[in-house]
Amino acid sequence: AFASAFAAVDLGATSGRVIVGRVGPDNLDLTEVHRFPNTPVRLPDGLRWDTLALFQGVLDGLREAARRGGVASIGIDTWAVDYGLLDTDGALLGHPFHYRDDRTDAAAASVWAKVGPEELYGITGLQHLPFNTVFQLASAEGTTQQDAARTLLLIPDLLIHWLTGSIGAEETNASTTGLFDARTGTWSEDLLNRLSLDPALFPAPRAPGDPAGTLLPHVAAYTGLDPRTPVTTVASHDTASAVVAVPATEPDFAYISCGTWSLAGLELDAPVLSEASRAANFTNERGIDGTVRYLRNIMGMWLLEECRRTWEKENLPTHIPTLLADAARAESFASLVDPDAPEFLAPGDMPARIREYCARTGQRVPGSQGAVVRCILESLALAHRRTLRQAAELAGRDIRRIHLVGGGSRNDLLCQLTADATGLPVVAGPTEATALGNILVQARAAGLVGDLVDMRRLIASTQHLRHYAPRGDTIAWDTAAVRLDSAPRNP
Ligand code: LFR
Repeated sequence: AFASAFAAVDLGATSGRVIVGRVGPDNLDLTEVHRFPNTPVRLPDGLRWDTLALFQGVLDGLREAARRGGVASIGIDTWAVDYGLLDTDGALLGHPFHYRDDRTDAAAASVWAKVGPEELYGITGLQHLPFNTVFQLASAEGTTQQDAARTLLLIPDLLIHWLTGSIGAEETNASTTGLFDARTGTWSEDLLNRLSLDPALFPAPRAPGDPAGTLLPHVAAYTGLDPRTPVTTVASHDTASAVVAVPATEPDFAYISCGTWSLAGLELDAPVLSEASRAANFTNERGIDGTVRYLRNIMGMWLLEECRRTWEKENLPTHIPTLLADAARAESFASLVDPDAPEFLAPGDMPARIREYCARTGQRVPGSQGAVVRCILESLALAHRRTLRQAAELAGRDIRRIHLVGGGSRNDLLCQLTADATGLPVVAGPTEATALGNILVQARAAGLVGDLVDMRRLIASTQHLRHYAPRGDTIAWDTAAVRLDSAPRNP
């Protein structure tokens, strides 16, 4: 195996990839060796992840990595909050739920009856999202499967368990459960007890960089990798890996990790647990090396992806460059939606939901595809602006530059509109931030790179970045921001 080649397994909401990264003192190259679909399956009792298909995709990708010369180690990242439950024999109980399943809608009230939202935030620092693990567990309280569960593994930890047999709870991802103490970086025993959750369900935390075992014999045999190949714990929450790869070389930056979600915020060295921060629904999720990801979830490219799924069924064009060109020509500020409105969370007909929103709020109803896409992108740019301004204020920090990373950074119009809306320069890229962060943490564990500053310097000097200056129509954006903020939140 190449001593400087690392495999990043990166699972997103719609596809999974195995990427091999080669790391040198002045170079950092990625090769996608395998891509496979991630297709959630609706069962009678809800929307599930097909974890067997995902694991098979991981195995096939690792086999391809072996065929191309092998790797020094493997790291896994995925979306957050979702989990599998293991029984006493270590077997998976049922099929993990998808966070977009709506069974948790009423669960928050039952949790808050035991621990109020203020206290919950004071301990975990986590933003309220209806699908946080704590609410998923509450909605399944008393079910046969939950009663039989002996171990809870978040999705990356479940896949690591299937590769190596090891058990652990990676801490950046554990910080998204709503059961992890933001100050101590361990499970909150106090919360677990008060919510009647068995502390034994929750494995010992492990940190990015920690070893997570070596391949089980049948995994080595199938993939052709050396059985001694280590799996290294990375920042297994995809957003935490993406933040590692933000190519910031100066302080006072904000980031937007833009994919299915837009995660917009700041990197801090201590959590902000104030009541104002809770009221604004900012999260304090863990980054590597004790950093805090102080951010808020914005609905993100999901709005566009879900429109494209609907249009595909209706045999309308879905080619992104065409849609963006139409959007660029569409009238500005004709209609705006609040991307954070809960009605946009579930899968389904997104163009219809956007039109209903506009009709209900007395705006022009976007007719053409270009008008819908324009509405989405301007609304996202405004949500980026609102979120970053609030983050800066609540954390008492200045922002001089925005780094927009992830797949959304390919979207030229969104990058430009974000610069215009915020009045700040936007540096776009790398698009593969998550995989790069995954690989760099492995490279660091192998002694090939230094601290976060070194990693970011390597990203900045090797990856393709684009620069957007704000175009300066501040009055129009200020007016639009007022319009968005005065729109009623709930349907
Ligand atoms: C992004 C992400 C977000 C998390 C959401 C659900 O992929 O990980 O950070 O809030 O998915 O898990």
